[in-house]
Amino acid sequence: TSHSSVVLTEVHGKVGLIRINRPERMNALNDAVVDAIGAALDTFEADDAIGAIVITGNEKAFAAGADIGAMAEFDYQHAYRTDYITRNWERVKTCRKPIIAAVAGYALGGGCELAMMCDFIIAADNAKFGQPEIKLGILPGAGGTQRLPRAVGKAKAMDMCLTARFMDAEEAERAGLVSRIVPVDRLLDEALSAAQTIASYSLPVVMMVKECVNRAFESSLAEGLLFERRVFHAAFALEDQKEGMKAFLEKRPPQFKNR
Ligand code: CO8
Repeated sequence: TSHSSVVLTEVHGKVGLIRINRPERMNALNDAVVDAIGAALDTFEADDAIGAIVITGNEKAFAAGADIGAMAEFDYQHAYRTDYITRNWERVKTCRKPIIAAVAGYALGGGCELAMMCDFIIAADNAKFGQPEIKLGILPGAGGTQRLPRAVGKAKAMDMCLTARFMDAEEAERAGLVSRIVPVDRLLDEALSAAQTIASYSLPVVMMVKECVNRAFESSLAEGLLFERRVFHAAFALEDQKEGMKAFLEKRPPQFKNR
């Protein structure tokens, strides 16, 4: 367990947990938070004992967006030159191990964008998603206008980005933004248990699955299917493929070695 101030990390079995920890600011994101998330991901990715990662906030907020106080006086040259917040932002996307966002309360602006950058979102029943930047005289700057339409379609994405209205957990699940809804007091258990399940499988196969699903968003169907076929064939080079199929035939649980 580490206790850097703005982000806490814990290890639960084979799962690395990252908690955003600025409760007095509704977990608003700034460079320190995003850098600390990046550092935690570096640690978990380098650790062979970790098979999956969960990012969460607290019961009131996953993250209520970028820190408005910090941004208020920015001018263009400062935002551009410092590559504000986004300098470490892509670290979540480049992580090859799966990341689950466990969202309770507000996931707004950069908070919604952070959740959408994760591989999937498990929502508490009190979750609220939104891209309210337009109310501040800015617009989503870390994927909101791009990942939201891919997740929920154009109509709802336009509606949310243009009116700034929030989407509750029910609507988010209906629209495909989140994979499951659980009562808020069960959120962390559910996310950790999903992550533990993933971490019980062969890590190289888990990474291959993540890479293939992500490819669906970056390629034509024909290219994506070809990519999947190549990776599928490659899986037969793994010792874990032999073990997985042998274990099934011998009616016993597999002993994956991540090889
Ligand atoms: N930044 C800074 N402080 C915040 C933020 C924020 N985003 N959100 C909440 N806080 C602070 C409040 O100012 C308040 O501080 P204080 O106690 O000193 O008054 C404290 O947290 C508690 O908040 P509230 O009293 O407002 O709590 P409520 O329950 O009344 O309301 C809300 C909760 C609805 C979440 C409300 O706080 C709110 O609307 N927050 C702002 C949401 C927002 O506009 N988010 C978008 C920010 S812009 C953005 O994210 C751009 C992203 C660009 C890319 C960068 C990637 C990270």
